[in-house]
Amino acid sequence: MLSNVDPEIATLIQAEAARQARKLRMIASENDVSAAVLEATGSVLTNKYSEGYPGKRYYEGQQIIDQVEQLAIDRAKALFGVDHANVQPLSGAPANLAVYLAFLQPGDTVMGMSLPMGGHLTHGWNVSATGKWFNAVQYEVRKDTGVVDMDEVRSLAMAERPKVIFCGGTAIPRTIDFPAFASIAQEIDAILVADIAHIAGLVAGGAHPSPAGHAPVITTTTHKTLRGPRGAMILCDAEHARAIDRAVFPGLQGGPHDHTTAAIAVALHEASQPEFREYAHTIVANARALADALLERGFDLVSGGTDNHLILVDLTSKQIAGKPAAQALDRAGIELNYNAVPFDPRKPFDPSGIRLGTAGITTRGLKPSQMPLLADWIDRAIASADNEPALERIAAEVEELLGTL
Ligand code: DSN
Repeated sequence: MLSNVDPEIATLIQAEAARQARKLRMIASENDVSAAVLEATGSVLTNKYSEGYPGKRYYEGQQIIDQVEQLAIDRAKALFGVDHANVQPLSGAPANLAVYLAFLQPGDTVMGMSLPMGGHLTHGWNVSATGKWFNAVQYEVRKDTGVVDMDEVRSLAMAERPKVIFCGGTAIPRTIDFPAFASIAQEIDAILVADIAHIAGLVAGGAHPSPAGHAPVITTTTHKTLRGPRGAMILCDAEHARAIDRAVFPGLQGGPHDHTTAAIAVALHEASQPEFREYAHTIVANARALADALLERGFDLVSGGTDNHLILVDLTSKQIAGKPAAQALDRAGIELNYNAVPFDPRKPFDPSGIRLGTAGITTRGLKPSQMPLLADWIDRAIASADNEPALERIAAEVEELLGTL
């Protein structure tokens, strides 16, 4: 028993479980996994080393592991409708790095959405290896709409002729137009990579259009809306399968984390069930209801609302920055992250916005009818950021609601 061997860590894990239970967990990249996913993650598969791929390993004793990984691969292919799946990348950033290794040489041109506009570090942002070692060109959102303008993306692509185009990101509240990105990529013979880390569960559940058939390469983490363990996958067409597999192993990694692979397989099984479709649609319904309720309370939402699980709030008009707001909300029992907003005049470590997601609270069982109450708590907490008793009162109300679920 952990509590006998290492009571300090056991106590901390228990404390974290209790903390998670009493909070409205609204970090857009987090979720609550099922007991089945947790059990697979904590299994004896963590004892195994299995460099290589099913049927072609560099270590013995793969009789069971090969079946586990093949199941994960087959389930990923079936769920997302793709030719090939690599389930070994250790997380989202390594998955995207594998794309660079597969298709680019250092100095080649890559195009992605800039980080402060909602993209990801690994889509060519300047502090990332992808921005330092490659010629990264970055598209933005329009200042007046907060949404990507596909004509601007096309003009930039025509001028810069990147070999790889990334679409997707970490703070995009609107539907990603995969067919439009695909037609731009086709025009300049670039490879389109759809990074669906945030929306993979919505895609699997039919609550966001799928990039399959538009993007020949798709990367995703497995732990956000998809509700699996901390891991990642690269899905692709048959033409790019060999390059992707060689880039992941031996290009970037040694042995895969087999316990994670098993848990990914479990999450993919769960995501293929009819209940998951309902879950994915409820995530979006919750986000829309929350966005409406926040708008009614005078909040300024980037792009004016949401089509998915994510809401990006610019707090400038509320005369508070993102960080003190996020810290006050945390004390009020509502956990989220401070986030840059497009064209943010403030610095990334002290930006103007907050980012909220509804995947976790939907797993907890919250419904659209409860979103006005959440918006009210958010509004009250932000208005009372320096008022500890007021924040404590909200935290007590949050705990009471969560106790009824
Ligand atoms: N972890 C991702 C997110 O929070 O969206 C960024 O890497």
